[in-house]
Amino acid sequence: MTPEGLERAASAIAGARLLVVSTGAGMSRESGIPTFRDAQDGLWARFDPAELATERGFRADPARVWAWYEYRRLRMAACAPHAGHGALVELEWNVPQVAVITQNIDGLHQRAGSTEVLEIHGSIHRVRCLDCGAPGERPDVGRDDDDPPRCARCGSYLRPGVVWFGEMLPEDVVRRAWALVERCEVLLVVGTSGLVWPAAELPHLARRNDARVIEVNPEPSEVTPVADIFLQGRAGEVLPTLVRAVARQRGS
Ligand code: BJW
Ligand code: ZN
Repeated sequence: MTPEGLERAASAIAGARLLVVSTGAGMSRESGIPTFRDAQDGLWARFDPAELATERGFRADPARVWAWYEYRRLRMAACAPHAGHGALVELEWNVPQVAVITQNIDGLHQRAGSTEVLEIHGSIHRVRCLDCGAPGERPDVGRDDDDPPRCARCGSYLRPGVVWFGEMLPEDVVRRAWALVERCEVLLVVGTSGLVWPAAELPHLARRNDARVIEVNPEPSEVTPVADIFLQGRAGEVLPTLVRAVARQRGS
């Protein structure tokens, strides 16, 4: 991150009425939650997404997929938001509207206190029926059964409330998210490889609508060629520095 890039980014944000922040797995990395595509500790380096993150994989082995998500959910529940999540909350003091569109399913932005959070890949904290789609309740007492719990309405399995490969994203959330990006003056993209569609479209959509695109990532990504400003570094370090620079520019 160069001082010049930082000041340019802060000035764009300080002048925005609507700032949209689009976050991916890198946003949660410093909270202790692994990313997907990191060559060493990414989830897809150890697990096959076709077996664990598709409806077909769930139907082939419901107990295994359920157990994998329960393991991740409990790990996520034990993690806490970091200084970068807090910095995005503080931005709300200096920008009239800040909306967070996240691909993350961990709920950390809400736990940090962000007001407007749109979860485009769902949430690991919710469950719904595999067949009738009815929202379900996860039984919180210890169960002996390895199989997933059952839907109270139709008796089919409950599944994690996340978006798997080949599935549509939640329609109303997508409509609101895309409308926000069309309206924003600045899109701040944090910690995503930009490989997964349709989330990967957001920086392109912002550019088409004359918004400034600012990226925060320790490594160049698919987003970098689309970004006006690339702030190279970790979310937990860059975002607090950026927010202090915005506050300075706003004189607050
Ligand atoms: C840091 C950091 C630090 C590290 N600070 N940064 C068009 C073209 C090609 C393919 C498709 C297309 N349209 C649809 C597809 C298929 C597919 C897709 O995109 N595939 C690609 C992989 C090629 N998309 C879909 O299937 C989507 N559905 C859909 O399009 O429906 C319409 C349709 C239906 C039927 C047929 C066709 C179309 C659904 C996508 C669902 C994604 N689901 C997952 C799993 C969620 C549940 C779970 O967690 O198990 O979502 S996959 C996984 O990837 C997860 C993430 O949200 C998503 C994105 O990953 P993300 O966040 O970018 O993480 P990484 O690991 O890739 O990157 C981390 C980044 O952080 C890196 O850049 C690091 O450098 C950085 N970083 N430390 C800041 N400290
Ligand atoms: Zn059902």
